[in-house]
Order: sequence, then C-alpha cells, then structure tokens
Amino acid sequence: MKKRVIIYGDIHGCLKELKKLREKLQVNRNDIEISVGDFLNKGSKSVKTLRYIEKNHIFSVIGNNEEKIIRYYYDYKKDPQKCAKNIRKYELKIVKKLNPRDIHFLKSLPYFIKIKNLTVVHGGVKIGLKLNHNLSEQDKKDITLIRFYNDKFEMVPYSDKKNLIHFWSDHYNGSEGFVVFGHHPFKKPKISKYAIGIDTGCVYGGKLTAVVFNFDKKKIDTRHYKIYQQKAKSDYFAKACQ
Ligand SMILES: [Mn+2]
Repeated sequence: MKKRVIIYGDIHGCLKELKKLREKLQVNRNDIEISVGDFLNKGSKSVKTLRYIEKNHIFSVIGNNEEKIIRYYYDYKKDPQKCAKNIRKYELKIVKKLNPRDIHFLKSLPYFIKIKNLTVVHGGVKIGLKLNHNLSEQDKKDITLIRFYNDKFEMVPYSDKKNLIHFWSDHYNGSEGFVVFGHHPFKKPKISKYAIGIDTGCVYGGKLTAVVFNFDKKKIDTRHYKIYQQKAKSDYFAKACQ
C-alpha cells in the first residue's frame, strides 16, 4: 500500500469535522498524520479532540493555543479565583477538564516536525531561522506566531494593522524545506513557492483542510499534493463567545 503524509490545518476542537475528513481520506495504518497545532480552544470539543489525537497517534506540533492553555492550567492551579477572572469562559472550561496526562501530552509537542524535505510548523519560518534543537525562546515565539512583516521585513504583531505588508510565506526561500503551516486563517489554502498554509477557519464556520503528500523513501514530491476539505457544521467560535 502507498504511504501518505497527511497534514491537518487548525482543528480548534472541531472533532466532528476531523472525523469526517479522516473518513473521506480513508485513513489507514500506513499513513502518517500530523496536525499543524491549535487543535484545541475556541471550538466546542477541545479536550475530546486532544485525547482523540493522542489515541489515534496523530502527531502534532505545538500551536499558540496549546501554549496558552498550558499556561492557564498552571495559573489556575496556583490561584483558581484570579485565573477565572482573567481568562475567557470557554478557556476556563477547558482548563478545568484537563488532567495531568493531557498536560504531559501538550508539553511533549515539538515546535517543528521534519520528514525529509517536508517541514510542519504552526505559524511559519522567519527569514534566516534555522530549525534545530537549540531554539531560543524568541525563536519558539516566532515559529508559533509569525504572520506578517512590515516594509523593513521585521515581524509585526497582527494588531499592528497598518504594517501588515508582506506575508511571511511569500518571502520564504525554502531554506528549511517545503513548509506546511496553519495559524493564519485563509478562505482558501495559501499557496506560496515553498510553503502552503492550510488553516481555512473551520472553527469560524469555514473548512477543515488536509494536505496530502505521497511518501517516497528518498524524497517527498512537494509539487504534487492533494487537498481534502470538510465544511464546518457551524460557526463554533461565535457560539463559544455567546
Ligand atoms: Mn489557530
């Protein structure tokens, strides 16, 4: 049987859509499945999704939402009342449900996964960044949070709306392989020369996207991939915010 590498965009607790997409893909034991991170928070089935991912041996890199929930878990343990006041209701619900095993799983997630010439990260790869095992705290932040550069090619926070000039993947030169990423929701997968963004906003009522590569012993053919999508049943985030 042919081996595939299947990569899922931001799931954000949309477990129903993940299961439907896996059915469409007819996932089998020869496949390697990877999530780009942000498989929890904002949607309705965060903790169930976490346990489903672990149980089904789906690999994942860490997203900014996993990092945030880990942080809140310890804040809550330290001072439940203060934490409850400072975080969102739907985040508090998740934090209260997590057990030590869940936290152990979240803390074990890497910042990048490389399979030959294919690289998976949550946000992206900043110009000049080398993905190795000596990442600084700043590198880790950049990997999970990068979206845009300003006109001087400096990373800018997403709130700095007037300086969101260049999207990172349009200027990435392939130095760390072909990158599959999530984090920034697009209407359609964001296709650049050496990268593809596959967060298509499932939790906002968009779609859950998977990109599929054929896995060859020598190399992954990154020019020929297939996209599979599952439409969201509803705008889960809007519901969570009510
Ligand atoms: Mn996300």
